[in-house]
Amino acid sequence: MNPHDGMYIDGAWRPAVGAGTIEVVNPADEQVIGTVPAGDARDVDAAVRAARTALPGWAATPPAERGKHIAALRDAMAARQDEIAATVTAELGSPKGFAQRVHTGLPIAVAGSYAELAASHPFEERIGSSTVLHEPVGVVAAITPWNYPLHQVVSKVAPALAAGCTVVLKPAEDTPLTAQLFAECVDAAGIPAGVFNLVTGLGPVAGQALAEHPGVDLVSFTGSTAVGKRIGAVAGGAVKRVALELGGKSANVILPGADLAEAVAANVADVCRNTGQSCNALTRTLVHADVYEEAVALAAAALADFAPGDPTQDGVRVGPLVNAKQHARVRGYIDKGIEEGARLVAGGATPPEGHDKGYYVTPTVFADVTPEMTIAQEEIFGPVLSFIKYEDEDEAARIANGTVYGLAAAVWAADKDEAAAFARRLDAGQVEINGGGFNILAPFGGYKESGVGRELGVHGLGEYLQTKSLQF
Ligand code: TXE
Repeated sequence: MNPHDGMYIDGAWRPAVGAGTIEVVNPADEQVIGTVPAGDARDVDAAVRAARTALPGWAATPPAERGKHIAALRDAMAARQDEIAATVTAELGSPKGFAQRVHTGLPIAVAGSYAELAASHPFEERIGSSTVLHEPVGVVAAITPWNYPLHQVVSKVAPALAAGCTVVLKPAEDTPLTAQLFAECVDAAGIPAGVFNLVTGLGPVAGQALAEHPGVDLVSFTGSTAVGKRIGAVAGGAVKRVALELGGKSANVILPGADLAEAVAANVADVCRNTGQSCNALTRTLVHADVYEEAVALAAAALADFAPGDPTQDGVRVGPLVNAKQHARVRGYIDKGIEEGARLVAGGATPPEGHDKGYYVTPTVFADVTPEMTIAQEEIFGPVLSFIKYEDEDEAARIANGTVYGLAAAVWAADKDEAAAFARRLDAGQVEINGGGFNILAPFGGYKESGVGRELGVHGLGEYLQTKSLQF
């Protein structure tokens, strides 16, 4: 399962200068499934140089032509979708249906959207007597996490290429094999040498060298808030552009009059999605005191459909967590919830039966959670749902907004207008109204410590552009 033991730099796979390797582990059985090179600052430097050299040619390529290359990249990914999905299952532990539908289906669609946007976007506009040009920012450092191994990559690389930027990607240590397959697709799509480069390696070594490299014009990072703050400080100090997509503690607010059964069922499915490893997971459920116990009971019952299992088997909806560190972290938060006085309604920190090997955790529901508890404030990144009671809408809004994060939220009400009116009171970058789905053209990103900038659609494209006005 190891396509390459080198880096994809300047249109070819070449041996790493850095001597170390990273083992890739299947979280379902803890077996090593491959190794990739751990690049260091010298590998990063070679990749940035290749991206700089390729920049003038790619920036001057007509946008419609760039769009054709991105369409070819989409087609290359689509042709190998099954293989990529199997790789995501092997290195992340994603259930195979989800790997097909979301982990690969979504980024293929996102690449398609940027193929079209590149061709249709007005890169030049008139404002009064001026012509305003929207030009590529330059060389982009893309540093991505493991939770959506292909989607996080495509959400940065596709808009960057559409804008006319060149890219160096440093993917997460846990999921580099998917990134290697992506690089193969770039190659198969005939995208010119140096426009996209891949350096695998450790965050504090290769990631940091990339974020600090003077040849990089923009750092686009998705990951933890702690590392994001550090990258923001480095980029700010060097007056580089930065885009940060960080953690979340998103609230699901169920207003009186909403369809309780539908709202709770959707919430349980959401928090189990990707085994709870989604930055926009709705991990805090806010319910009116009058229907609180009913909602908690509905959630506990709904969990029966989300027993963890082998992600390669049909019908399994929850796989293992990605690695031992996340496993210890999620179980630690469950213990913390109990210690701080929350009521454990379902699940718990003991591994599910029949899973002595693998980083499995049982989806868990807590009731009697108060807004200041650790499990109501910090991102757990596992399938753990906390029910919080409110007495009136002002209190619900205060609790929903009462964390350092502001990535996403959901509101359920008797009708969409009422839910949308409440959504305007929330500090969150995107709010689902009565179960509204994911729109790949709508901006995605956070308020407050959830980040800076937006991904997807035309707003995502804008992150990779800078403006020049010609005054006549
Ligand atoms: O993230 P890291 P981790 C959150 C989630 C999770 C926690 C820790 O709460 O439990 O973060 O996950 C690279 N300079 N999210 O440890 O370390 C690293 O190699 C430059 C939320 O996996 O932030 C990887 O490529 N780069 C989230 C990427 O940063 C560095 C997704 C993310 O790793 C670096 C993932 C450094 N000094 C975790 N240190 C989301 N927003 O979706 C690490 N990296």
